[in-house]
Amino acid sequence: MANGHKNKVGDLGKNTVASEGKPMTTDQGVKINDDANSLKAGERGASLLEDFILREKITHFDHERIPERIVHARGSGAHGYFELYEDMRKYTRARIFTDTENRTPVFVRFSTVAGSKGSGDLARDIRGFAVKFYTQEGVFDLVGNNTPVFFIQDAMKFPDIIHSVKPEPDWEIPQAASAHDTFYDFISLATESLHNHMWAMSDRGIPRSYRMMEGFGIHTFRLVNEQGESHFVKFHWKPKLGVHSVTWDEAVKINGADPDFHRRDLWEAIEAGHFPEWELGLQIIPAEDEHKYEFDLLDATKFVPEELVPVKIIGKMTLDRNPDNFFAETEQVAFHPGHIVPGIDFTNDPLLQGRLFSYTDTQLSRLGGPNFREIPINRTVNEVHNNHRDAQMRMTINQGKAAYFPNTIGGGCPHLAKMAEGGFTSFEERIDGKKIRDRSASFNDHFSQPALFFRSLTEWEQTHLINAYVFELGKCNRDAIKERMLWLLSQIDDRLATAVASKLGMQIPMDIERPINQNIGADADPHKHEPSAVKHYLEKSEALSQEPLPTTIIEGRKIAVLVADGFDMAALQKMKAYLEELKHANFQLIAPHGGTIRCTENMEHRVDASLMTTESVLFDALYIPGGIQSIQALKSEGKVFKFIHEMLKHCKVIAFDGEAEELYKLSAAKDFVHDEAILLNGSPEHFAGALAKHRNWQREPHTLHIAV
Ligand code: HDD
Repeated sequence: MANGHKNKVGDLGKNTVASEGKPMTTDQGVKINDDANSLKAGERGASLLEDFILREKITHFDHERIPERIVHARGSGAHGYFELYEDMRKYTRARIFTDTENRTPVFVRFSTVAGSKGSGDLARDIRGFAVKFYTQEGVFDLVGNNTPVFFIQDAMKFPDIIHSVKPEPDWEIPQAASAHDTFYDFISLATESLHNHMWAMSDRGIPRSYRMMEGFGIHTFRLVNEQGESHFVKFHWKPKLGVHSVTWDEAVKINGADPDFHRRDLWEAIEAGHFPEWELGLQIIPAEDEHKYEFDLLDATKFVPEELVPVKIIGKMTLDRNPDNFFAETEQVAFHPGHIVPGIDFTNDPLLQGRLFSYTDTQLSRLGGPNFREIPINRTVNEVHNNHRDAQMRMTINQGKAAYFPNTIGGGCPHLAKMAEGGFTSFEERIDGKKIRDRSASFNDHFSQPALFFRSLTEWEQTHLINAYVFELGKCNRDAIKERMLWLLSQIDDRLATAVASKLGMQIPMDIERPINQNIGADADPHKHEPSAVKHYLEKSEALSQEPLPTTIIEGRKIAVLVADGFDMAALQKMKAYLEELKHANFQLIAPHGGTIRCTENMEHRVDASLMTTESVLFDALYIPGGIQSIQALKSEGKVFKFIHEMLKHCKVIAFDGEAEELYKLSAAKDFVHDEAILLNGSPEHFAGALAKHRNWQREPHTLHIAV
């Protein structure tokens, strides 16, 4: 397989600098012999203006920050590559989808949407999933999210929804949360947003890991082949590790215990060689089927159920290298849905059309001008030749006199490329219509797909979603807004609305009036969007639930091992031999004190974290080996029971071995006799099987009485 992905590594190498063994210099290359004292007039004298070393150091520091992204400010990135399984030339001429011999380098950035750069990873939010492919034909960016739909149908409303969800402008509260009046005021008036909002309220809004999220291109794009024929396409990323989430109780606690939880998880997995993988799937829709469905393919608030158009898996992405420098790579990377290559094209989705403007525009203020394309992480691996010149921070030194086209002075170069030579040609779509400022009636149904989504969830997922609404609406202050939301939920699913209303202690109103005396536009009238005419074209769509598919992969899962001096080494070794060495899960020794602890074999073992410095929510499972002395010591630690009870409540795997049975009996674990994720002297294989299922959600309704 051609190692195309080494191209980008080599390209970045032109700019990477390692300072090991090198003398310190100024930016001008002058060696420095004192970096701690400014130049002064006398020992206690004032600093001198001539001190170019001081001035340079402080000036550079003063300007280190750039504006954070207006959305998706908090993120984490990684390098990797994409491999194609199957030649797709029937549909597209893009080489990335026709050349199975080539590995295409990628850079991926995952993010939350609403919070600032320094906010916590476990905010209840949509996650960004942006992939930059450095193809031989130019950069192709797939700038998606972890949900298959978006909040709004037209880019015109993007600033409104973002202003409504961001911290309220007077007191800049709340950070990275949607639990406030301005957001619910907006979405209850812009009912198109209810669908994506429901995904955000589901477990998808609090993923266990970036490695365990799906990604979606959301919009319908086009694939165009050599013959100029077009098919519609939706892009899907399917994680090999399955789709998993944490509970809300965990999310809140993780944000306190380790706000970098997702960032750390991705970084550590890659460092340990547990490279996350996603398969790329396409839903391909023939051009003649454009009007076949009950929804409009151009409406980004709708997905195409996999039952109607199956997802064809065509390749795999692997992330195998952490960035060298967060700022240079993850912060300066600039994605753009308008970065496409020949063989891929846009549709008239009005959300996509608006995005095509926004992304370059925002980089002009974020990265300081139009030359951001020359920043190493953004530059393409093929050659760039055009007549763009100058502007801030120009790196390229263009030779010659002719910076215009056509020309003879430059020999007519750079010259044009015909389509057959790889030149980009837009798909020749026939357009025939009036210029109007309106939305198509085919975008009007705002209620059928949220209802389908809710119906497709398992009971435990529905419970989580209901609780999410109770939490978020419970934090709103204005009753009129909450009532509007309750009425809208009742148009989606009665059971959902009734459950939320009862926990809020409110009634669902019979109907809601369009706010009168205010000219807020016909689109804000929910009645326009046919709530009572919910279409039922599918009872359930299986792919919408995250109920884990059977998998045996537990790579990178974190297992807390509670031990004190005198723990049973043989028992731990047996578990580790299977789970860590064979299955690549990760064990961490947690003890009442830091430093080292002794086992039954009288050996010293390094403690990974003391009970004081860690929390159960940072782990996927708990293992307590026996050892009389160890169990006696653990029995007197209140935090040990907090660990066990939280693990119980969060439906995780817990295994007690040998004398640890005493802790089982002293804890609420003893009440869960038939629970298959609670093991007494269980086998490592049983442990791994339960861990691969992620959680035993059947346990959850029986844990309500456990207070932690
Ligand atoms: Fe956007 C960033 C995803 C609609 C305007 N968007 C941004 C990022 C992701 C998305 C993942 C972060 C990229 C990175 O990691 O740097 N955005 C989406 C998706 C959308 C969407 C999936 C709908 C399907 N976005 C959207 C609209 C607009 C924008 C309608 C404006 C009209 N988005 C931006 C932006 C950002 C951005 C302001 C902020 C930082 C950046 O672009 O580089 O231009």
